[in-house]
Amino acid sequence: MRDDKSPGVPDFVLIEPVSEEALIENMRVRFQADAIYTAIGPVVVSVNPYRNLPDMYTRKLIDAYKAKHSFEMPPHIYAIAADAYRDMSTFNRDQCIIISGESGAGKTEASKHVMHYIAAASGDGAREADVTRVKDQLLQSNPVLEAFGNARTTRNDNSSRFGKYMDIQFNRSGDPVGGQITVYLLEKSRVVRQAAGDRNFHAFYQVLSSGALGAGAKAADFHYLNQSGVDTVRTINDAKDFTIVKSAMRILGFTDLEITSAFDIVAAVLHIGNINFVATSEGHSAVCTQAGSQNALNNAAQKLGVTAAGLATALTQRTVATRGDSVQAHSSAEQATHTRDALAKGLYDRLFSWLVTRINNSIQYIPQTSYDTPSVIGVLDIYGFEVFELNSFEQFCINYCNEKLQQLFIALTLKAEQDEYASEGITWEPVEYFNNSIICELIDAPRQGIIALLDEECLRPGQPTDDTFVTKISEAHQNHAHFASRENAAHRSDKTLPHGAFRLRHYAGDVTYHAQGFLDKNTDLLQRDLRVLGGSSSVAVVRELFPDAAASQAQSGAAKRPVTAGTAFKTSLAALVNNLEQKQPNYIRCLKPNARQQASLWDADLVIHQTRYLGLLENVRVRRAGFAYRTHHERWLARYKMLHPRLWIGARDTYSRSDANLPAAEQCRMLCQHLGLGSDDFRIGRTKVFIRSPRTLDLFEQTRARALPAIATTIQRMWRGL
Ligand code: AD9
Ligand code: MG
Repeated sequence: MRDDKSPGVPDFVLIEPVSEEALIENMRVRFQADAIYTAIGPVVVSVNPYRNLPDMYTRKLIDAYKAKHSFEMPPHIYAIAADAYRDMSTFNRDQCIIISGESGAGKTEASKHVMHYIAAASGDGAREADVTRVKDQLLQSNPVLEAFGNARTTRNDNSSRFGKYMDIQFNRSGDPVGGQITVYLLEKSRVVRQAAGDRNFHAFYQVLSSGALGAGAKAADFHYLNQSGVDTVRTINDAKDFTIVKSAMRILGFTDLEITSAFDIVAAVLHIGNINFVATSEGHSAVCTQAGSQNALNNAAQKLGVTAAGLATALTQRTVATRGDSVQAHSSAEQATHTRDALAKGLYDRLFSWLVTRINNSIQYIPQTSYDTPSVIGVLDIYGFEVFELNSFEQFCINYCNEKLQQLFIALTLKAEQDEYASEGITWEPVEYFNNSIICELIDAPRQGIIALLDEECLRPGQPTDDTFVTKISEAHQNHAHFASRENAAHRSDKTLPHGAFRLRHYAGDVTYHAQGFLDKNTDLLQRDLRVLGGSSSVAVVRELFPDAAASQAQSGAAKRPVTAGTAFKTSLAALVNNLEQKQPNYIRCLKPNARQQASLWDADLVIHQTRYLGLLENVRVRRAGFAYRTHHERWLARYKMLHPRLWIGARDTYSRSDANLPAAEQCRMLCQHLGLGSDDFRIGRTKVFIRSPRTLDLFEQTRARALPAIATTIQRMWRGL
């Protein structure tokens, strides 16, 4: 039995009878007693407590989970991490830990607990300073990436605005030797615009708190910080975090110059936002002559290591290539403002990628020989499903990402499990579940998917606009059950749907997307003049952000079209899913108890909603009807045959050649019955043995361990011919 005194039942599989109410009631009772984790077999369900539970994450607990099997211990993230680590070290099988749940549900916190467990529980026998350094660096990557990639939203004070997958690499002895981080689509539009109640990325406020923007500079002074009405957050201490981030960067091997340059770029972005433009008499534009704009221009140029004149020109003019020649075209004041914002977003996004590359250079393990390939545990922590008042291209991508992960969960748990029972000929009451592949296809199908149609519209000659894009997808998906827009006949009279928008029925709920900006964000080009300017900087880090400085715009012409943001995201997600599929999956499913980020507040409707779309009840049903352990007949016999006196040749008095010649399936059945298993505890499939509970497996193992000494003696005697 589990050593668990918490109320309710620790594993939903044990609930009697299984119903949605019982499941939710169990979760509530446990949540209110701070038992925030509950299992569904190997899956851990976590409910965000919204307050610190220090007793939950102690070294003592880590040691306890390390020493025992997860089914002997209360459900915990440590149990998942311990299982993954054990499976990796014992069977040399690469693992992944997939953390899902909506925005604010606790994914990022969970991923950090996983990393802490691994750092504390592994490599303690290793004396090398290297292992300690690697662990330290792996952990220190978190504050850096969070500073630059997280922001306060109305859903979460520390919301991840990028997706992150991190491989932790281990050598043969199970010591961590390195790591590799892959990030997915940073929500860079936030750099220049934030919805009411949101903030920009934390890094901006950290720089502000450091005084690097001038003594007495306030968020209110900067266009990129003063649009949302929020600059300080109760749960965040920007000045303190700034110190933590800088020290983390040092541990990660950043030089002082690199650290200064990185934060100078952050400061430059804020200055850039304060450059305003005026229209000149010819309809061109110039940087506004007011002190505010001029100072901003000079400050930005200085921080970026370029000349103020060069920056002003790159913002107000663009080089247009003509046949064999090039001319300067002048931008209107509106176009110049657009270019300014594109530069700010481009700079920040490139800085973020540079940081990730730089961190990877420090932590990545480079195998010396082909025998030296490390085993890995991958941890996936992405931005959760989210619905705001106004949802744009970024929410579209984030929610699509969540659809893909739900699809993977279905494929790996609900579907794979049932498919196997069918192919093994095991009698089985199928469990119905909603398969969201139809929504994934609506978004990513090769020609008719929304992303493909968006690309097509971006490249179409003529005058494509966000509205013509909506018309196009509305025509293509007229009758799709998960698509609606005022532009398609079925919903023409639906007043809840604005024009220029479309609504998707996601697995986790309906979301209306405003198409404004979709084309622009998808095309996502930084003008060549800006890239050339960056490439000419006197600051090394700035130059490193623009490896494409020399690449001509012509390359982005018809001959070689640059990949759009939508397609790049789709491709990177496909690669991620493919990577996860190769690994042994472990799941943490996070839920939030209320939408107010408050402790002890239980919003039953919100929990029911999440329980439904996460498919928890179906998960319990499949699991209950299912079997925790399975293996091929032959492997089963090879390990346990000696426990049956008629099947094992060493048992001379009772051994029966005719029994030992029975089909493998029959011998497996004899073995299970011999150890007293009831008819419901196991099934013999066409090629595999299925064992319902891990405890049964334990029984076999213990019986085997007890029998081994006697068996060894017998074998020795047999060898000696006695
Ligand atoms: V998003 O999709 O990145 O917007 P997450 O990552 O799911 O979201 P996060 O882990 O950031 O949510 O959790 C949100 C907040 O909930 C944290 O900042 C903590 O204040 C709080 N939280 C989450 N998990 C725990 C926990 N295990 N113990 C205490 C927690 N507080
Ligand atoms: Mg997060």
